[in-house]
Amino acid sequence: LGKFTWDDALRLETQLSEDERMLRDAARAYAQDKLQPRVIEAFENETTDPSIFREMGEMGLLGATIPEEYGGIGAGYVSYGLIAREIERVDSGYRSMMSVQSSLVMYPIYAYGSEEQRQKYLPKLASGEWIGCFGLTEPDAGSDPAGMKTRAEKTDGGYRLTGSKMWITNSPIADVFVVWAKSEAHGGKIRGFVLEKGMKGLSAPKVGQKLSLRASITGEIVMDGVEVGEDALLPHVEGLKGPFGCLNRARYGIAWGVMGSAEFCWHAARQYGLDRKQFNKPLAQTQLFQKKLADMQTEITLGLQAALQVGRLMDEADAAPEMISLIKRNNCGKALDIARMSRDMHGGNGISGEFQVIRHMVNLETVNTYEGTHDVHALILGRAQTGLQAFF
Ligand code: TGC
Ligand code: FAD
Repeated sequence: LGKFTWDDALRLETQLSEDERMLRDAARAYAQDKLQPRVIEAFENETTDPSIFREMGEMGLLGATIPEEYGGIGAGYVSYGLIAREIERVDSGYRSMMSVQSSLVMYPIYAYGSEEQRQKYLPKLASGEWIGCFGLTEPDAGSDPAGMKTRAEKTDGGYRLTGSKMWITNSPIADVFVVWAKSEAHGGKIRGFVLEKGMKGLSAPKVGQKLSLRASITGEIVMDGVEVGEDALLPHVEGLKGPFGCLNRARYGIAWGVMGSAEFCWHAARQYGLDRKQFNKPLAQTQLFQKKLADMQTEITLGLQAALQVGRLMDEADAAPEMISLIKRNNCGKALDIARMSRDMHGGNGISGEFQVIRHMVNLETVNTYEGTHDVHALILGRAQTGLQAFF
């Protein structure tokens, strides 16, 4: 009979290659040694430490799937997912910083950019010397990005961008801004532009009062007639498939990442139940407690297995966007349920920052919403199985 390992029930470990395990171990060591010791204070004080980008860059954790000639490490998508899981085991905000830089800034410059844009931006983004952000969402266009108002007007030798983006991860500390705008010179189609800090008319005020994802800074991008040259346009993509091509990768990484966050909450609940006695026995010796642990174990095991399958298909360039919607939606929803359950199982201690599960819980509220809300991904899956779109 086979051996059962409680925290790796279906043996994910044996399904990984040696290289994947090594990169995962390096990411785990970095996350536990360097990120974990500062996260409680960073979350409490709402501070984002830009040196984290430099540290991640040194470890090869930024743009890991980008080829070496542009500063990446040419890793596969399963490796990228494993990195996201280890970082989010510490905090969803830190994973956000990593995944925006990797999937939403480096990927579009790599996939849609000119050779000059690749050479100029990718190595500095990979090392963390430059920080990037991705502007799609606007105050009046969230789930429906086709409703964006940001416009690019043609000028002599370039474009003038006007509009504002809202809820943008990293924007107040960003050096490089990938923004999406309707371009009049391209028949009103959505095009991507790469802007740089310090351009006249460009500002990125911080969004305050955030009670979730407090270790990751969020801001607006205000473009008040920002003039750029022709070389700021991403030449190789047009339409919403540009931003969605990036979102496919980021959403996939989130499906792995939130499982890391859920694993933290599950392991914490298990240990708490073993350590704490009520009614003269450990909480973990009660049926209700064990049932909750079994539910957590089941959902995390299945969620990881599903993410691995999609990762393998991505590495073969054979994953469909609907598969990514399925795992982003399911894994975020399940991780949020698990974090709430773990919070409850910690009793009063569950609301304390020291025990950390409530931090994961409030972070996961954001992760369940960004990159397509839980319900928007349900509508994508509903459309795929009925052929009927129910968005409007
Ligand atoms: P629809 O008609 O479905 O599609 C328009 C065009 O886009 C193409 N497309 C895709 N291409 C590649 N991958 C995908 N996943 C794609 N989905 C759609 C599609 O083929 C079509 O192309 P074409 O050539 O025919 O024009 O568009 P719609 O307007 O009906 O869209 C509906 C909907 C709801 C599915 C979509 O708009 C949506 O997904 N909304 C959610 C918005 C979203 O995810 N925003 C994320 C903002 S970024 C962010 O949150 C970063 S947080 C990061 C962090 O901090 O970690
Ligand atoms: P809305 O679209 O207004 O949705 C509100 C509610 O209505 C949701 O429950 C939604 O599911 C529901 N709903 C919407 N449409 C329908 C429908 N047709 N049928 C049924 N229900 C519907 N964006 C970026 O571009 N870049 C970033 O870096 C970025 N980072 C973020 C960081 C944080 C901390 C947060 C909170 C958000 C970030 N976002 C970013 C924005 C994020 O992607 C949006 O918040 C998200 O897409 C939802 O849009 P919205 O907030 O406008 O909500």
